[in-house]
Amino acid sequence: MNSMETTKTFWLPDQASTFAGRVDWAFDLFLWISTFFFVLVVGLIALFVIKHRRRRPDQMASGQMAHNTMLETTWTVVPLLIVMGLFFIGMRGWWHMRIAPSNSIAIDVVGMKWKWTFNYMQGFSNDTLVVPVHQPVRLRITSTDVIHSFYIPNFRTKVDAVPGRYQALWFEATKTGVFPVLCTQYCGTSHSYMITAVKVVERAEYDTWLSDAASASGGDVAPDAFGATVYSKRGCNACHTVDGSAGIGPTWKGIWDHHVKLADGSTVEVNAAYIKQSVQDPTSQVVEGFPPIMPSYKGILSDREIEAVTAYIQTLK
Ligand code: HEC
Ligand SMILES: [Cu+2]
Repeated sequence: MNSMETTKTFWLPDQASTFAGRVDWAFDLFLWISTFFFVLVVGLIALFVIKHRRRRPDQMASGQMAHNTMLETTWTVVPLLIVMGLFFIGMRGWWHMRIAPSNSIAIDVVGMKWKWTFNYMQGFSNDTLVVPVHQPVRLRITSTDVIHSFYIPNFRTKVDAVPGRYQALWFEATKTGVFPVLCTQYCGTSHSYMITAVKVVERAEYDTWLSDAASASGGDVAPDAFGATVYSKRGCNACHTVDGSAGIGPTWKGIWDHHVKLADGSTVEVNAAYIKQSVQDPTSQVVEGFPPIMPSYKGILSDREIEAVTAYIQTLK
C-alpha cells in the first residue's frame, strides 16, 4: 500500500481506514440529498413569491387552493421513504463500526486531563498508539476524570471516554503513516493540547516495536530513568515541573526529604510513603496553596511505576 497516495476529500483528511470510504460515501449522499431539497424548496418559495405577488392594491386572493390530498400525501410519503433509507444506511454503518471482528488485537485507552494513555496487553503503556496496518484493532476506552472524546479523523471514527465506563471502538488501518488523535469533548484548560497520534506500521515493524517496548518497560532500565519516562508518558508533566518552575501542581524539584505544609495546617515529610499516598489518594493530603485537582492514579500506576517516580523525584535535587 502506497502511503503517499492521497485520498483526501473536500471535507475531511486522507482516508486511512476501512471505514473511511463508507463514511464519506454516506456523508456525500446525505449532503447531496439535503442540497437538492434545499435548492428545490428555496427555489419554489422564491418563484411563488414573485409569481403570486399582489399586483394591484385592490386585488383579492382568488382561486386559492385550500387542500389537495394527492399533493399532501406525496410530500409526506416521499420524504418519509427518503429519511427511512438514510436511517438504514446510518444504522448499518453504526453496527459495523461498533462490533469489532473477532480477530482484533485489544488495546486499552485511558483519557485524563490532558492526555491519552495506551495500555498494551504486554504490560506496558505508551503515549502514542502504535498499530499494524491491515489488522483490526479493538480499543477499550475509559476516562479517569471528566468526559473526553477519542477521535481519529483519518479513520472516521470517534467515541466518548466516560469515567466509570468502558466504551469500545475498533478500526482497521489501510495505510501506514502517522495520523492525529484528538479529544473532541471540551475538558478543561489544556483541552486543546490533548492530542497524540496513531502510528500505523508494517506488521514486522510492529512486532519489533512491541517486543522492544515490552522489554524497555521491564527490569533492564534504572528505576529513576523509568520514573522520568512515567513522568512524561503518564502525563504528570501536565501539572508538575521538574525544574522548580511554577505549574498547576507543585514542582518536584527539591521536595524529596523536605517538609511540605498541607492545606489542613499540618506538615509532612516527602518520603516514599507520602508519594505513594499522593499518587493513589491525592485529596487525602493536599499541599497548601494548591487546588485539590490531581486525579487519583490508584489502579492506574503500578507499584513499580510509583517506585520509579519516587526514585526519579529523589534525583531532582
Ligand atoms: C491535573 C494536574 C495533575 C496531574 C496530571 C498530576 N498531578 Fe500530582 N498534584 C497536582 C496538584 C494540584 C497537587 C497539589 C495538591 C495535592 O496535594 O493534591 C499535586 C501533588 C502531587 C504530589 C505531592 C507533591 C508535594 O510537593 O508534596 C505528588 C507526589 C504528585 N502530585 C505526584 C504525581 C504523579 C506521580 C503524577 C503522574 C502520574 C501526577 N502527580 C499528576 C496536580 C496534578
Ligand atoms: Cu479531553
